[in-house]
Amino acid sequence: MNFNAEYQQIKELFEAELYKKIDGLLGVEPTLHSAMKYSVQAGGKRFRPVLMLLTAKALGVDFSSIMPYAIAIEFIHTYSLIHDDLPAMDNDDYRRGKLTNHKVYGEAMAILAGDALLNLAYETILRANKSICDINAGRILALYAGSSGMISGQALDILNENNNSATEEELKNIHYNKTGKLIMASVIIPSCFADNSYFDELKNYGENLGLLFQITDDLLDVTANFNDLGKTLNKDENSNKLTFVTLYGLEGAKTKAKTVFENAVAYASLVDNGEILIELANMVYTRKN
Ligand code: GRG
Repeated sequence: MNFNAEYQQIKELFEAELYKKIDGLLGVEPTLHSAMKYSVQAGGKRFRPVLMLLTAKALGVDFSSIMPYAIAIEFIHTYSLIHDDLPAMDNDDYRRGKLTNHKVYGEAMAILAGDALLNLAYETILRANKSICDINAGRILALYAGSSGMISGQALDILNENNNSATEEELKNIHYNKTGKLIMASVIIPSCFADNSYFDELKNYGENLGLLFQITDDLLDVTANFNDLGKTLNKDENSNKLTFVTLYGLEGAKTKAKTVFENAVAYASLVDNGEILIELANMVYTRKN
């Protein structure tokens, strides 16, 4: 099976479990439930859960141990997008090709839908709790998504708006946390369940893949079209955002993307059966949305 077909197959397997979980919730106020489902079912690449499941496959870890974490990370990612789109943050009208959550349900309900998805993420993994592996994996998820991870990245990003003298180190630190930490968690969590964990190799791979994901995101903001991207274009420039393109220019950002792509490939090559992780890095390097 070629890589694209395998990605699609795992995505479909994952989405069936994701929808089962979100549809099957009991006792949720109907408007809140509808707002939660609206964003979870709006599509998206499902990049983090597929990355997690493909890493599990490379490490010989059973999908049944990993699926609750794959669902949880997509809930966390979706909550972060709902909150990021709010007027107090990025103030976006479109996401995944559809109106943003607050445009449909109002700001208050969008905040609550995000809060509910965040809590649901931890409920999902705690119901499936069992072993010391689960405790380590849950702790990684909380640390990498939380105040010393993605949320600090978002705080730094907001504090650096209109900062025209930011350095490469500052920019990297923002995205190491904001975009990188969930991507790193996606490869580290399966390693918690593996006999040969490849922890350092996977952490370094995830760090470079996260940077690559962000640099390509910045490039797409200026080069893609709305139909491919599903969100407002030139948003970064219009809101005076610090990005890899504003710091290095278009060609400079492309060169940075090549370097971190090659780093990711080098680390994936150290993992037995890591070829699939190389293909995934290549998909991010060449992505159109
Ligand atoms: C609000 C706590 C809080 C955090 C928000 C992730 C994030 C932090 C904000 C999103 C802003 C953004 C556009 C970041 C660039 C990289 C990124 C995470 C893009 C969106 O992820 P994709 O491309 O989206 O995986 P889909 O829709 O495919 O799931």
